Amino acid sequence: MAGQPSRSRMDIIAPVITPFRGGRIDLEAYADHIKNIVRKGVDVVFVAGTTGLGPALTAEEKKALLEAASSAAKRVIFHVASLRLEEAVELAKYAERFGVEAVASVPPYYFPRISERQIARYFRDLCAATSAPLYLYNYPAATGKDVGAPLVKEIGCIRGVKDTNEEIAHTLAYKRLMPEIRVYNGADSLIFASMAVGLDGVVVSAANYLPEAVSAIREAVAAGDVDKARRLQFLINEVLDASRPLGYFAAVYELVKLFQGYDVGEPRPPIYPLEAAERTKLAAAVEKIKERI
Ligand code: FW2
Repeated sequence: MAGQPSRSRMDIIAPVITPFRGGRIDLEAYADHIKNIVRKGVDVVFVAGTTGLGPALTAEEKKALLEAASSAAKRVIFHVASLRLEEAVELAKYAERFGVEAVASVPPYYFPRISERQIARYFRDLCAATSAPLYLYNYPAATGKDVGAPLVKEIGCIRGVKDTNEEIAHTLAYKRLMPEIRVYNGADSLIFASMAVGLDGVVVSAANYLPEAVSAIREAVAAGDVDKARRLQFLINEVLDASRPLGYFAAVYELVKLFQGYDVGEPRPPIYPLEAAERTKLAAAVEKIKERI
C-alpha cells in the first residue's frame, strides 16, 4: 500500500483539477500540477472529485488520471462514483493495482427518493468489490442526498468520510459515532475550523491554488496561533467571494494561473471556461488579496 495515513497530523487533501486542452485531458500538466502542490504541503490527492469534474469524465479518462496521479504523488484517493454500478465497481477494482489509500464515492445521485436501504446496498457492493478502503464522499448540495453518521455506522464497512458541508457539527458527528474512521471536511470556508476541532484534515479546492496558505493554516493551528490561522482563512474566503459568482469550478483554473503562475488548461463544457471580462474581474480581486497573503 502506498503510504498509510499519518495519525499525527492533519491531512491536506487536494481534489485536483483536471486540465483540458481542446476537450482532451493534458496528463502532463496534471502530473506537473500535482508535483507542485505536493511540494507546497499537500499530503494526498483526490482524483476525479468534484473540482476534478469527475461526474463529467469517462471511465477511461478517470483511469488515465489515476495512473498520472499515482506517478506524481505517494498518497492517492480515487473517486469512483458512477450511476452505472458496473462502472463504479470496475474503477474500484482497477484502483487496487495502484495501492491507493482509498476509493471514495458519493451515493447514487440525481434520482430522488432513493431509500437508505438502497444507499447502504450501493456502498456494501463497492466494499465487496475492492480490497481498498472505501470512503464516503458526502456532498448533499451536489447529490441531493445526505448520508449522515448513523447511516454510515449502520453500513459498517466505510473507513473514512469526506463531508462537503458547511455545518461542522454534521462532520463532527461521524467522528463522534465512529472515532476509528478518518473524517475530513470539504468546505473551503472551514479549513481553520476543521483543523481546530481536530478532524483528520480537509479536502479543499483551495489546495489547488493556495496550497501554501492551507499549509500555513495547519502550521498556525498546530502552533496555537489562532489569529494567523483565522486571517489566512478569511483571505481564502475573499477568494471564494470573488470567484463563486463567476462559477467556482471554472474559476479554479484561473486561480491556479493567478496564484501559482502556470497554465493548467481549462475546464470542459458544460463547465464553460471564464470569459475574458470575468477573468479580468477575478484577476483584479486576486491582486488585492495577494498583497495581504
Ligand atoms: C472535491 C472536493 C472539494 C469540494 C469543495 C468545493 O471533490 O472537489 O467539495 O472544495 O468547494 O471534495
